Amino acid sequence: STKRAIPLKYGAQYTGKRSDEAMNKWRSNRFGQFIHWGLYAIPGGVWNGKTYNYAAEFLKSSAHIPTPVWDSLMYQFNPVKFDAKAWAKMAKKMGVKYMTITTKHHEGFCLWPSEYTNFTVANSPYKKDIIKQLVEAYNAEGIDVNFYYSVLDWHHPDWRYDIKTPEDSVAMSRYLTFAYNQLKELATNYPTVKAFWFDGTWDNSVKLNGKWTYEVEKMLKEVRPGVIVNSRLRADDYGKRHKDSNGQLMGDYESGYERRLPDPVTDLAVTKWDWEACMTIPENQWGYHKDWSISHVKSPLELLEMLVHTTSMGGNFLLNFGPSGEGTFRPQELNIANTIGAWMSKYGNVIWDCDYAGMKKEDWGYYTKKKGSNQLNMVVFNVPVSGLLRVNTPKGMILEKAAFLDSKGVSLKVEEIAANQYLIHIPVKQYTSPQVIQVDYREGN
Ligand code: JFZ
Repeated sequence: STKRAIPLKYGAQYTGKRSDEAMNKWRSNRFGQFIHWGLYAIPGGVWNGKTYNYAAEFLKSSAHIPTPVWDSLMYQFNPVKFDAKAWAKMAKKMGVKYMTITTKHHEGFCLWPSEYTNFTVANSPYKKDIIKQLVEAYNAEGIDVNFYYSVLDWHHPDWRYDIKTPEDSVAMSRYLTFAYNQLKELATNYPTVKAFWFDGTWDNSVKLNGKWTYEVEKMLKEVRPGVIVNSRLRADDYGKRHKDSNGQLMGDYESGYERRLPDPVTDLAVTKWDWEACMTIPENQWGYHKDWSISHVKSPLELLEMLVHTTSMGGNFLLNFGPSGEGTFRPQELNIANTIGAWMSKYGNVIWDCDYAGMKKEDWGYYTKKKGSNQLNMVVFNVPVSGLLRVNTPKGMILEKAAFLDSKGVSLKVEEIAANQYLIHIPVKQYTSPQVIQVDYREGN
């Protein structure tokens, strides 16, 4: 049965996966660094001696801090240890191909000297343009830079959560003009920006302005051809978000996976579109929080597994870092970057440019596959006590040989136990990091 199309003025601007060079690059990047940095890094979740366990970037709201009080943190923003080049080197070592920076989070403080507000880094003791330094340093390392932008704004007097009166409507449209101008400013002044990551779009005031979200997408693509926007920006004529009223994805990729990943067996539908998951290292802290003992802190191997899991389902993995008010990363973050980086320097090619392999999920881990190749990558996280890794192939796929990627070609035994069922034999021992097996196959019966 065909769904009757609902006429929309502000629905999806096209359908299907984009296949232009910019989108292909975005997709091949696969692994990105998210950075949440703003005034919230200064109190780090602690206000008047009290620690607030909720997300540090929400402290203003959790501790009911009046806007003028919060805003005066601007006069303390002076990250004397900030070194954009050092950040970019660390990111490069970690193996990320892109970085997404909060140009403005919910608090409204701008890390670039915007001409549309005084609430920017230019008026802090630090003065210098943070965004410019990051763009230059990361680009110099060959890393794409994308801009996070919160539409929700706790600082701007015209921001509204809902539109209940004509006055609200007038104020909100002034606010939307301000945000539109800022976005145009960012796209114009930082010409290498590759994507915009919108957030803070869930309130009724934005849902009632689907037209604005449509126009922002159009404007950004006119100013910066090839630029990519996430689905979280968009609402349609009826306030439907991410997907329009006809079920079409709006924006260029789906950005609904937040601190969770699609199930590798039951959520395979995600392989049909582009998507990105974003992940925190602690439970729910995006900005710098002084006390990480308040929740589980993910280990490098847990995060590495999430990266591989995401790649195996055709998504991008955006791992968040929250630098301190001084501009430094905490030791746990450096350890994660180093440990993942060491693995990526050996095995990055089973992540970058790789995609869903079309195989059935097996207990030992995840498959990834480079487009157009006749090789499967098996990334093994769970080694069975038998040392026998099961591979079930679709009809028409015959396994030829298998070898650990770092074994310089020494083959592993590939045993065909029934039609389209194989066991790959690996040494039984305690592995300390995920092993990668490359499998050559051919088409046949
Ligand atoms: C938002 C922000 O509020 C948060 O501070 C952080 O920037 C994060 C990346 O984005 O939080 C969200 C956004 C969306 C969902 C949950 C939290 N969601 O879709 O489930």
